[in-house]
Amino acid sequence: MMTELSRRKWIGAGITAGGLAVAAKLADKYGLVPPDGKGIYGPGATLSYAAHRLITSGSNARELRRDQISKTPYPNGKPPKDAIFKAEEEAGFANWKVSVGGMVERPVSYSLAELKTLAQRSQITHLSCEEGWSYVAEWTGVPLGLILEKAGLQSGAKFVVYSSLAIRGARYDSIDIDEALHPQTLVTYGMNGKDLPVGHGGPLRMRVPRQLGYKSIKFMTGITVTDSLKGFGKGLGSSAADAGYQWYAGI
Ligand SMILES: Nc1nc2c(c(=O)[nH]1)N[C@H]1C(S)=C(S)[C@@H](COP(=O)(O)O)O[C@H]1N2
Ligand SMILES: [Mo]
Repeated sequence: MMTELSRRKWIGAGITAGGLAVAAKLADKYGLVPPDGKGIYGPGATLSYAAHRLITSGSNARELRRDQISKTPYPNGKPPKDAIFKAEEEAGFANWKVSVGGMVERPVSYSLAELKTLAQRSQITHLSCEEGWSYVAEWTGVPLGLILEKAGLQSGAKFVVYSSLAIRGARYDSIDIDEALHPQTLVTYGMNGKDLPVGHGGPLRMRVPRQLGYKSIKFMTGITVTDSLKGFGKGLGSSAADAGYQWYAGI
């Protein structure tokens, strides 16, 4: 949501609610056209994405107090029923791996144990679903930025795509490099001081607290750096966007 101040700055930049065409031109100039910026809802999607990136790029999601943690967090949907997932779960996720590839200098694959040796961060944030419900939890994991720094981003890298276990109906999503390097974007293996439960995407999920819940892909197995989202799904860089939601889900 735009604050009064940012709205005024935006207007100061010559853009009013009626100036979507101008906004689209400016966004184009700064390379801030989202992958779904071309369709009928494209000008609106472009305006919100470009406005956030130009005005509130460095801002943080609000971090809450421990006593604000939800007593009964809502697990949305059921864990995968597939045999592969069941086998992983029975093995205590000892074989779970997440690969880091695409436009990086040093492609790598991490087990959970290896991830847990990297510098960790914990933060208490809100997860809000586009369907209206939300909960607060403490999330623990490795900043995605640290993982990308270790892998070495190649020049021209623009997006980070991440996906869940490649089984039936696998979900994927993506964020721009700005969001990927944001310190609150976490490759998360812990929740409320325990291992991340499968109901909430365990053993590993992405947490993007500055965007809506659907960007926080559960059961994550792959991280791919790319300069174009064309080769993924319908080309919108997100299974949610493929289904009609906006690719950029900033809150
Ligand atoms: N793999 C996978 N990731 C997913 C989803 C899903 O169905 N499968 N649902 C998304 C949606 S729409 C939301 S709101 C959040 C819900 O997170 P929760 O289960 O911890 O509440 O996970 C997101 N990540
Ligand atoms: Mo959601």
